[in-house]
Amino acid sequence: MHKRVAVIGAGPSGLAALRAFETAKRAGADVPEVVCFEKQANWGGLWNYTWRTGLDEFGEPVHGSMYRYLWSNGPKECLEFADYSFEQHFGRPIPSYPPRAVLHDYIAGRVEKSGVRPYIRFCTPVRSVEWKPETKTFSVTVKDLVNDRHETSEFDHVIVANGHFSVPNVPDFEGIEAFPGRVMHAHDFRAADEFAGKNVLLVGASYSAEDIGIQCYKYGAQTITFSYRTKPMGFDWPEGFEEKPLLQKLVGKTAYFKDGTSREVDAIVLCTGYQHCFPFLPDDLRLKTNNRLYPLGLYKGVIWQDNPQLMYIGMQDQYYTFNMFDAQAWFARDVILGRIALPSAEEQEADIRQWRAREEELTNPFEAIDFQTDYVRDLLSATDYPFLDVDRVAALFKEWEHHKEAGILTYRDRSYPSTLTGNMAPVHHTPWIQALDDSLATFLAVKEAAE
Ligand code: FAD
Ligand code: NA7
Repeated sequence: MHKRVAVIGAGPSGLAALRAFETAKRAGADVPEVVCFEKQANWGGLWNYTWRTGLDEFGEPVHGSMYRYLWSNGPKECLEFADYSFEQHFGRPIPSYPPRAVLHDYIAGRVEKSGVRPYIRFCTPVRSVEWKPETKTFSVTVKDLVNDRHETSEFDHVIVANGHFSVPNVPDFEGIEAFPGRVMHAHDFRAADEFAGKNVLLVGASYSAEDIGIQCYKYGAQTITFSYRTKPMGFDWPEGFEEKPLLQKLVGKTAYFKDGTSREVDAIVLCTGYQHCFPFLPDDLRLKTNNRLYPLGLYKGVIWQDNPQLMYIGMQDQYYTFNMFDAQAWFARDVILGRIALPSAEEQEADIRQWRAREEELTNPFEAIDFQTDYVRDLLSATDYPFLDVDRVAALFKEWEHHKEAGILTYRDRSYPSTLTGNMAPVHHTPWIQALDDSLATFLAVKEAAE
């Protein structure tokens, strides 16, 4: 096969694409040449921690939004790759909520074993993708950062997998410019230690606010105040936490909220979400969406409706992550290999509208979990991706929601069975709130050694 495929990004989504093609190749299929362009020096996407904020050593925007002491915010059993279990990687069952370094090791282990690293051009951001109607190919221009030069080459397909939790959404608030303390977006948050002893205000009411808030508390912040726009998170917060309606203005260190109350704060973290950002794509190829379960414009959430040679992986809001990216990657691969025939434009549109209409009716997280479960199930039914028991994964997600409600500081102490092996995860040697060392070695140590 003389086709060429460009994959943009070597995070979990881009790596899923590489793994999908390699699996087909090893099974004897004739696969296209795949080139993955990654702007960072290593793979793993957000899971590849960087201390940097702002611009990197090449003057490129820093991709990383993860921070030190980040532990998985959902059970690992919900994201387990169906073709590579945690037990296969670590040689034994491990606890359900691993810290970042452990998950990075797991992601990297699978692709290391499949030998796809040579397909990746590191330190090579994609600068532009241009459709050539006369040849029905894309001209992809990249910058080789190390050698400081641009290169352009032709591809039959482009798979966009650059993530959407990297470019911050940063609203303005009256008086914030004169606030006499630290102000940052969650994208630039790196370590909770700096907030020890401080009164911290977090604007936002989703995963980042929740997790950065409890991180700061864990590492010694004095008080945590959340400010919500639509509705509070509503957990049974311990003493020292408070949820307030939307921040209206700041006067000196005093934050004023929509209900007329106010509070003195020392630092502000804007946990106000991220923007889907594709500066390398022209308007007619560019996905424009907010963070939602079913963005428009993508057939099966993957294939660009107006040009099926362009595909996107991982652009949805995420309950499912790694195994959903796999399901999408296998689908994209099989469209490229001609194993899946796309229906007519009208049928694609009707399919998208049906999913979108259902998404718009969702009223709570449990329905949202069922929605994404059915979406993943639909994709899986189209390919030979190994069996994934999505009903069991959905049941685990629902248990996780209940466990968070039962204890926002203790849910990470819970254990769940692997849907692949059936083995129950062991309880971690140290309760999460006391586990200040998040290194891989300490996490994997057995109890006596850890003590
Ligand atoms: P990313 O991981 O963002 O990877 C995209 C890659 O594309 C990066 O390597 C980037 O450098 C590269 N790239 C970007 N632009 C270009 C370009 N122009 N050219 C070339 N390369 C480019 N998920 C979970 O399952 N569990 C969690 O606990 C969890 N915690 C999270 C915590 C935080 C703070 C955030 C922000 C996200 C978290 N997530 C979590 C969700 C996360 O989105 C996924 O786990 C996963 O990293 C998404 O993979 P991705 O490949 O789509 O995107
Ligand atoms: P999310 O989940 O997209 O949430 C963004 C939050 O920011 C959400 O609560 C929004 O409120 C809030 N927001 C957005 N704009 C504003 C303004 N202008 N004012 C106040 N509040 C605002 O992003 P997260 O960063 O929490 O999570 C992203 C990923 O990181 C996730 O997958 C995790 O695993 C980690 P709304 O509810 O819309 O009113």
